[in-house]
Amino acid sequence: MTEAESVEQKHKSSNGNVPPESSVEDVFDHTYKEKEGPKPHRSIVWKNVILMTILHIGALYGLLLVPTASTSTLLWSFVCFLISALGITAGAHRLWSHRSYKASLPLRIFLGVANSMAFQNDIFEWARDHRVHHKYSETEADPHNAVRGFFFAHIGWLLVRKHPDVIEKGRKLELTDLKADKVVMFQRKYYKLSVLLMCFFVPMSIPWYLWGETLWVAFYVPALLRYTLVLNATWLVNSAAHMWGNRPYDTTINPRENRFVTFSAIGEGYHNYHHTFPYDYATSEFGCKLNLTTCFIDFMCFLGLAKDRKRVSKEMVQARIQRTGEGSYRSG
Ligand code: ST9
Ligand code: ZN
Ligand code: ZN
Repeated sequence: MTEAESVEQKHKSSNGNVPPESSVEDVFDHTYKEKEGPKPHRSIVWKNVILMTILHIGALYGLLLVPTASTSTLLWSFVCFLISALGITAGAHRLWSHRSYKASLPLRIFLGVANSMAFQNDIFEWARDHRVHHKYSETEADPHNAVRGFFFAHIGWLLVRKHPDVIEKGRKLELTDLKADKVVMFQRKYYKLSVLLMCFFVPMSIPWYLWGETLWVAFYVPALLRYTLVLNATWLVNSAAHMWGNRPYDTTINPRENRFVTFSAIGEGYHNYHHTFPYDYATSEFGCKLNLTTCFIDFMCFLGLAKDRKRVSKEMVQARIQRTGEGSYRSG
């Protein structure tokens, strides 16, 4: 056993210094084997192709309207961007998919509402797909398998029927924690209504009602353009951060550290670290650096609305860098 492996082993076995291990099924499964034989026929969902095309054309038009929007409307669009982004990063991702910290009921309600503003499937579906993504990364059971190319990992996976292995493996996942969460189940039950309200009606009507913005601009900028930007910032984690960047923690996996994605996805681009230690609430070794989501969770803890943040010790990170990081390849 190398020195690095023995540090990790010590952490695993010592009662006094147990690493914060994952309580959900988000750790890579090395035993999965793709089925041999012909691949299933790719079946395009034309309704999604048409809706996504219209959405992106609408967003481009919204971009043209930006110079005509008032400063208050632009500020409001930014606020809506942040709220919906947090509904994904602090909510669907770090809380519900990975259970990397605990949140009180008021915070979970806020994150549930913010999540509907992001309109990226309900929390249950998002977290289920994301756990399958971690457990079967870069295989056919990964919903946005980046081996199938940038386009598929970015948006293409939402335009075709899922590979049967995604559904088969997803059905075997343990999801009782999500089913037991009343906020998750309530949001799932009223998802369509909550999206209409939070993703479109609220972002559009506040600027019109409070400072007299035209409904036209209010629809295209804080609603449509902001929604499309949050979608693409999220999708970049699946595409760009699975393709471009370095791998300081584990060179045996595809996800990478990508600065641009970290910036646009408010802290979610440290993706080599995140796939190596999925249970770390900060998704990064560097705490709040370029990581608004971590600041937000810390602030919620300060207010007493969150607790039990899971973190990986510095020694364990170092041991992993030595054992599987890029450096070990250079020095070896
Ligand atoms: C969107 C999601 O954009 C984005 C998620 C991105 C994740 C990124 C993660 C990165 C890390 C975090 C970083 C965050 C950064 C944020 C930065 C912010 C600034 N297991 O789905 P169906 C079942 S959504 C088990 O129809 P098809 C299912 O329950 C955008 N079961 O599959 C159902 O069962 P039943 C807006 C599963 O027919 C049956 O299978 N939304 C699983 O293949 C059929 O399900 C859209 O565009 C599973 N994993 O259709 C809609 N999956 O029949 C997109 C499915 O019993 N969705 N099942 O009820 C769809 O239209 C369809 O799902 C489809 C596939 C066409 C894609
Ligand atoms: Zn990933
Ligand atoms: Zn994750």
